[in-house]
Amino acid sequence: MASGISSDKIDLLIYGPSKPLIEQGFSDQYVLHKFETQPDLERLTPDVAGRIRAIAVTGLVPTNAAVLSRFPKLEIISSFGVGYDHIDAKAAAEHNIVVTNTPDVLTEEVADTALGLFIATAREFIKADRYLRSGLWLTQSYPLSVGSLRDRKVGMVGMGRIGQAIGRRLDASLVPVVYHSRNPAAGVSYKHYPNLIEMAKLVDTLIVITPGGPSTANLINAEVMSALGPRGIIVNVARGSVIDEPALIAALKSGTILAAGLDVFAQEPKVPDELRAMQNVVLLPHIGSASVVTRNAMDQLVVDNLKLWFAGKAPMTPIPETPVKGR
Ligand code: NAP
Ligand code: 8YV
Repeated sequence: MASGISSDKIDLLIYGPSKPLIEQGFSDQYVLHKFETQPDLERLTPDVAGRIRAIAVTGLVPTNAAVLSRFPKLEIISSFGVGYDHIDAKAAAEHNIVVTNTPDVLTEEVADTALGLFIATAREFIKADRYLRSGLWLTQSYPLSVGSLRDRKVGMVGMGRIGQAIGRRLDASLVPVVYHSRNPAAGVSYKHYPNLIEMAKLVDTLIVITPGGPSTANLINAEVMSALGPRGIIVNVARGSVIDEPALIAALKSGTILAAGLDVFAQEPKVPDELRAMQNVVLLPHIGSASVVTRNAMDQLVVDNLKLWFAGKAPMTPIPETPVKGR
C-alpha cells in the first residue's frame, strides 16, 4: 500500500494473509505497508523497514529473529490467533518488542470444533455422508459405528482456556474427563496426570489442545499411541507439530489406534496422501476458529491491541513472555 514519506504518522506493517477488517481498522494516522509472505517481505526497502513501529501479523507467517532484525524501531507485534509459535517471542522480548495475541474471543468456537470433530470421528459421520451420497443406502443400511461417546473416557492434553471449554462440553455429554499438562490447572477438578503415558494407558481418547513450539514437538509419539491402544481415538486441534505425524499414520494403518480427527497438520496446507486415503480419519483444513463471527472478533482484537498501544495505554492481551509495564 502506501510507502511514501510518513513523517509523524505511524508506519504499520501488515504481514500475512489479507484481512480487510484489520486493514480498514486503522485511521489515516497510520501508513499501512502490506506484505503477504516472507519472500514478499524481501521487497520492503531498508528505509521503510527503518520506519516501521508496529506489525500486525495476520496468519501463521514465520516472524523469527531474522525478520525482527529488519525493524530497528519496532515496538509491538499484534498477532492474529491465540497460538504464537510462528513468532520468536524470546527474540521479541530481548528487543523490548511487545507481542499480543487473540485469546478468549475464539475459545468457545474452537471447543465446538473439537467436540464436533470428536463426535464425527467416533460415530463416522463423514464416512456415513459419503456412503449416502454414493447411493449405497438404497441397497443397505450403514454399518453400526464401532466408536461411540457412550463408552469412552477422554484424556485432555492441555487444560487451558480451550481445554476447559472442551471439558464443559464433555461434561454435558456425560463423558468422563482427566487431563495431562505440566502443572495442575487452577480451579479445575478433573484428575491431573503429570505423566502423559500413564494417562494414555487409562483412557481411550486423547483431545490435544496445547500450544505448538519446541516444548510440545512430537509430544504425542508412537509410545503414547501404543499406550492408548486399539480402541484409541486422537483428536488434534492444537498444532500439527504436537503429533508425530508419520507415527500417527503408522498407528492408524496397523490398528495400534482406531481413528483420528485432525484439524491441524505438520506441513499445512499439505496433508500426507496416506492420511487423505484413510477411511478412519476425519480431516479439517484448520478451521477451529473459522466462523465469520469469531474471525471478526479476532481481527478486531488485533486492531484494538495496536490502537491502545499507540494511545499510550496497555494492550489488552500481551503474551506472558512480553509483559507490558508502566502503562
Ligand atoms: P492456554 O490457555 O495457554 O492453554 C494451554 C494448555 O496447554 C495449558 O493447560 C498448558 O498447561 C498446556 N501445555 C503447554 N505446554 C505444554 C507441554 N509442553 N506439555 C503439556 N501441556 C502443555 O491456551 P489456549 O487458549 O487453550 O490455546 C491452546 C492452543 O490451541 C493454542 O496455543 C493453539 O496452538 C491451539 N489453537 C488451535 C486452533 C485451531 O484453529 N485449531 C485455534 C485456537 C487455538 P501447562 O503450562 O501447565 O503445561
Ligand atoms: C487461527 C489458531 O486460524 O488461534 C489459533 O492459534 O490456530 C487459529 O485460530 C490461526 O492462528 C491461523 O491464522
